[in-house]
Amino acid sequence: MQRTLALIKPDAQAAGHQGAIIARIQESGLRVLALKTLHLTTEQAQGFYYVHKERPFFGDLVKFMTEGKIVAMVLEGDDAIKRWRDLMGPTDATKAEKGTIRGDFGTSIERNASHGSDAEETAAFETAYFFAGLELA
Ligand code: FUP
Repeated sequence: MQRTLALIKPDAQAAGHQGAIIARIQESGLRVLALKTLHLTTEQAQGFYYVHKERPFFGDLVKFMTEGKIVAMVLEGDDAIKRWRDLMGPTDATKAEKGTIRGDFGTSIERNASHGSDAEETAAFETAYFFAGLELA
């Protein structure tokens, strides 16, 4: 059993795609262990993406992630990290196949509708960034 962090980003949230995205998660057999809607501050978004702080796209990414509400979820299941990333498709939504979340609901490499942890270590950091232990009991 593995846990991963899933985000519905401001573009998909504003466009009303949250229901469709959560349905895909549940139809895939992954369990939504916890879910909340929130609006990140600049500092909170910078902290979440700190590994990218030296990258040229960092400022634009933080601006995008704070432009509106997001949905944060902890997903649970066998091989949950890879299964959620497969459902999302590749980072660049313009290269993501139709049928993937980024392919269907994203529009660019930045505005790509969703986020998923990429490894067990990042999943542990990212789930704890958004959810307290008590919310996952
Ligand atoms: P991913 O793991 O698929 O979310 O992708 P990365 O960790 O490589 O990138 C994190 C986020 O930075 C992406 F979701 C979108 C953004 N990004 C850009 O805006 N431009 C880039 O060139 C690369 C990533």
